Amino acid sequence: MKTHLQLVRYLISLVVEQLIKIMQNLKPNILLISRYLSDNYLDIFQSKFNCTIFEDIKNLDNFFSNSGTSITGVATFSGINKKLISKLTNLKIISCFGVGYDSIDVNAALERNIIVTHTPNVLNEEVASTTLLLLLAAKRQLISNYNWIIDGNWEKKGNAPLTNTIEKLHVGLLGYGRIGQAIARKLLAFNCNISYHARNKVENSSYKYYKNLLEMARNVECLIVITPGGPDTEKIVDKSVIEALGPKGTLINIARGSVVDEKALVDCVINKKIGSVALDVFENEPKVPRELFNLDNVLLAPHIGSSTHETRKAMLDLVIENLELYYNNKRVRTPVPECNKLINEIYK
Ligand code: 8YV
Repeated sequence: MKTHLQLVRYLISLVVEQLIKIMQNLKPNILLISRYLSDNYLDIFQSKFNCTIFEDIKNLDNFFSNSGTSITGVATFSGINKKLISKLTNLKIISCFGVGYDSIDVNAALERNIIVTHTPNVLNEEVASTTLLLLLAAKRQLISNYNWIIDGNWEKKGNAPLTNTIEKLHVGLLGYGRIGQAIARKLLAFNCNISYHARNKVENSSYKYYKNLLEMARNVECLIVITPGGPDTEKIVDKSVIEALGPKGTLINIARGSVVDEKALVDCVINKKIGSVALDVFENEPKVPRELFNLDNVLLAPHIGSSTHETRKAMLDLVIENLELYYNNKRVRTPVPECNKLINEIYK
């Protein structure tokens, strides 16, 4: 028979168990679409929300009919399409991990008054630094120089071939938003001559503005792609733009694979119509065309623009802040611009 003390302990444990259950029910239910999610990030999410990991759901139909209606928020690291949005019938907010949100069907969200947020600004300097890393590595042939040692060429053949400077390089920026402007600032440290092409001329910018992308490509030595992805920019860097850069020109893509016609690019690389290429993004990530492997003039990176511990943590904090603000008082810090009208209506 239980002693009095044992009985009290038992009752307390029952109460605590019930309290935990109640607390869990108070936490909002969110769906994590989690391609880039690391374990410590998952712990942070779980401490604040009741999380279901999309990739762990065994039977989607069961999930949608049993618990789909309880999901009110989505944190996504790799987008969300119209079909999935339509299955989550009580969805109120989609918090995107990244500044680019071309993989989110914002129109489908807006039709249901679902707020979409993203993570601008906190990654500007990091992505700009990665761009400079790619530019320097491409122009100074860092990988070939490393291989020069590993392959024994330094001992057998002597000094490595000379490369080209980025000092005073004439760079054209395709896209001149927050990250484009951060890249321009960093290029100034190398005395680069900067031009840009964007939909509109930016007031207060002293750099040369090109209304026409092809014309800019003809006049610069290096084209840096840093414009949002999506239908408006799909394949705007086409064969003619790549050929205009020419056999001495350099193309850097740090934006989205969709902006460059990848097939045309592979063709131009193979036929030596473009001098050097550095790519951080691809049309069908994580698939990269094999034709681009092991070439001295092609530098490949697996979408690392913002991928430092420090910057990814800042992005994560903003993803969570947007969700918490929404659940606390229906506000968010960084909505995507398309949501401004909806936000104004909610707050009026
Ligand atoms: C992230 C990015 O790698 O912010 C973006 O748009 O492309 C990157 O910073 C990506 O969003 C991962 O979720």
